[in-house]
Amino acid sequence: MKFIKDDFLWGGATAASQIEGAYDAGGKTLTLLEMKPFLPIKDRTAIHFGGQTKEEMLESIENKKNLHYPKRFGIDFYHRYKEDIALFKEAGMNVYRMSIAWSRIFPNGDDKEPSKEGIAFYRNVLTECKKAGIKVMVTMHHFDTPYEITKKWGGWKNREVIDLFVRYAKVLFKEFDEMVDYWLPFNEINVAIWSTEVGLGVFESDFNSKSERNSAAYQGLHHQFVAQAKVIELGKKMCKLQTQFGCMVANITTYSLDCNPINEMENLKSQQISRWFFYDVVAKGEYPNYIKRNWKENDINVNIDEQDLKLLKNNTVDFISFSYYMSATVAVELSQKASGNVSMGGKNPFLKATEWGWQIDPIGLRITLNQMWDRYQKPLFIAENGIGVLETLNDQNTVEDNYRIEYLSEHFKQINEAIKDGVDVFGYTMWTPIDVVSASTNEMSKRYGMIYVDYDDYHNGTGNRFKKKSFEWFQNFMKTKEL
Ligand code: P53
Repeated sequence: MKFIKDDFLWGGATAASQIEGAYDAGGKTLTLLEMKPFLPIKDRTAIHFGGQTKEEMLESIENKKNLHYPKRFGIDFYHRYKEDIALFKEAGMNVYRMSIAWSRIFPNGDDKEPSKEGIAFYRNVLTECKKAGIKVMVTMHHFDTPYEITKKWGGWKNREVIDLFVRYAKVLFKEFDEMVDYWLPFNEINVAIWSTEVGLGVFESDFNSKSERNSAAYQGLHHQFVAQAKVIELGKKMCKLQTQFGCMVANITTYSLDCNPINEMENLKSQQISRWFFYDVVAKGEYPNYIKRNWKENDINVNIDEQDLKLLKNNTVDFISFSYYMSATVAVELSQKASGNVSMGGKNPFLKATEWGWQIDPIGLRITLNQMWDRYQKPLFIAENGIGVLETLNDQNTVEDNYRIEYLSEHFKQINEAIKDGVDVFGYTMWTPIDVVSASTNEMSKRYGMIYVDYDDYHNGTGNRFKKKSFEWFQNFMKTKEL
């Protein structure tokens, strides 16, 4: 079967904190992500976001316990980016989604001038992509609010952080406009609700009650919505005409566990709160009523002023992007839970799951694309999709990752079907083209790449890169578009 869209963008996605390393190069400061150690994993299917107290995280700055902090080291992309981008080109990727670390550009959040070293590094990376003929989508915030902003302003729950972020975006537009095709102000903006540490740079242990915690989480999220709208407004003035601005949501599509209407209703409510809400605000430019009801019923208080609402209405996104790894089930009472490593849904007896309990569901991607197109009528982009597996190099210095080839090709086929259904989806970036440090578990051994990286969970190894079988499969797909 031939993939039907010729001008479709195919590539891979990464994030600064999971690949760059060089955590203090050029004056870069730490983020909360870099204060979370690797701890031996007892249960891969448990929730792994968070887990450290504020005190433990702050102790990590001096690191007297001599623990390993994987996101300070990544896969050393900071020094190896030329080699990596050459491999991306060789694979046939025509788009690369990467993120810029705020802490490299404004290490103290409010520095008088942006860091020259930080700008030079990203200029080199972007230039390399352009030379390789690869389009670029840049995420400005991929879970990595600088700790200096947490220290001085308390993270995103403080409204003043909006202006710091817009100032950062302004530098990016000024410096990199001609080299960037698509901008995503925030990665997985809904993570603000799952983890205030990862999403908002706000310590979870700072709260005394659930209502206080959730009010701060939604307040921080609102500030990110406003920041995103302001960044879009600014980008439309500063960037070349063709530049597109999008949102990004961690999309976990769910089904009712059975046809009992009370479970179907529960699923509808769950989808509104955990999924639709985030797209509705940025694509329709309005706060939907169901979230206001939810806030009232859960004693959640959020300050939203009239100006904010106007701004949201006038600066909706050009396209919608999302990550899609799995689906889950919902019921009023769940007997069997399925892992997402950051949140728990219900098990689906019809689906297989990865070793981390993520339930593999290619048809769910077609369903998701159709639902989103029907609801928003905006171009769609799959910003992340892939499979994490424990892998080792064989005697031939490769990995026979047939399961990954199957995972990718089954999802590609469903994208093809969605396009035939009439959905406007224009691109796909796999998570990931190259093995990286895991966002949730901090493992190096949760490998997603079509390129193997020789580091273990403690960053032992040569760091050398090796092509897996999926690399050649993808390369061939890019030449033939045969599935
Ligand atoms: P890891 C959970 C569920 C769906 C997407 O995740 C998620 C997460 C958070 O872990 O996040 C995205 O590495 C995120 C990437 C991350 C990727 O999924 O935990 O944008 O940074 O690496 C995969 O297996």
